[in-house]
Amino acid sequence: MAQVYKDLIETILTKGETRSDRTGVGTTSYFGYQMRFDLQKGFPLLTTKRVPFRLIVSELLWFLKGDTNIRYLLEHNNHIWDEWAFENYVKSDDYTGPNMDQFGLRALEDEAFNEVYQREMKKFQERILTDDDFSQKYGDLGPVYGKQWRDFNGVDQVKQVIEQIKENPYSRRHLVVAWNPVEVDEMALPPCHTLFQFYVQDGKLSCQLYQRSADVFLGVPFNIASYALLTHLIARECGLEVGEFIHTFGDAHIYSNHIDAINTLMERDPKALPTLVIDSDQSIFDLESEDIKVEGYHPHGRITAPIAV
Ligand code: UFP
Repeated sequence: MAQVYKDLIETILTKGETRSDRTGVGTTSYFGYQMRFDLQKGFPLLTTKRVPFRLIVSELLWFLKGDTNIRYLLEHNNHIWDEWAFENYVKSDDYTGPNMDQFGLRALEDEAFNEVYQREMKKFQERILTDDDFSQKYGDLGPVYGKQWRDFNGVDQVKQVIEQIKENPYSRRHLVVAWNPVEVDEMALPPCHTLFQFYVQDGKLSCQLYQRSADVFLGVPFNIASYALLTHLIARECGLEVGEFIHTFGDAHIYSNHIDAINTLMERDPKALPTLVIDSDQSIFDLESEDIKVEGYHPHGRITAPIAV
């Protein structure tokens, strides 16, 4: 698995083009690529750096509940969506604190600003957790994944796809789409994982994802684990074994400020993959974070890198 990921990085670094991007950071990017993971051979959680699996679990359960408010994530000590909600708040008339324009980039470049930003962010997080009205207004990210998965113009796509897989496993129409053109402008971040399809063969469920835009160092290890977990959860719901996870990319990119981190990772040797344990009889929509664990995960250490907002 770690080798498949290294091959992706190698391809981008050798065949990719330098491009400017929305965030102002700059990337090396390669368009159109595919990776395959046999889920029978272990759970594809990257071993060449530590990936915080608990964040992947709580985010996926949050999507599956149809929730789009970061309060649930904060209650699970998960901060991966904070910046997107914070951005809506600081752009609003209700925000009266210090100027937060371009806070992501400035926090990286200016230590004094970073301290102010961290303080404002902490206040924001506390209010989301404690103030219902504030949380309703500024904790909500708009109609992002959870909304589209469970209520795409009234269609519960996840429920529907589970029923279809059970009733007509060989159908070629097992799709879930997150990219809703009518609502995309209202979303804090237009979906990166835009569409996925399931496929049943020999009692095994495979899943293919089309990811339009991929931050290969920070985003992709999360995205692989998240969809591998989703495949396990849907398979379990349908009484199937797991097959493959196939990850197809549009713009796969490495940010210019991730190159040192990437070099550190590329020097490391892969370790054995962990296994997934789901310790509950609950249905996919009622699982709790504590029910889902990986065993035998002994990765190399964490490598931090700045996120481009
Ligand atoms: N990104 C990912 N995976 C995700 C996610 C975001 O790689 O699950 F939510 C990255 C891709 C890109 C940025 O670097 O976030 C989104 O920016 P844009 O909308 O301009 O593609």
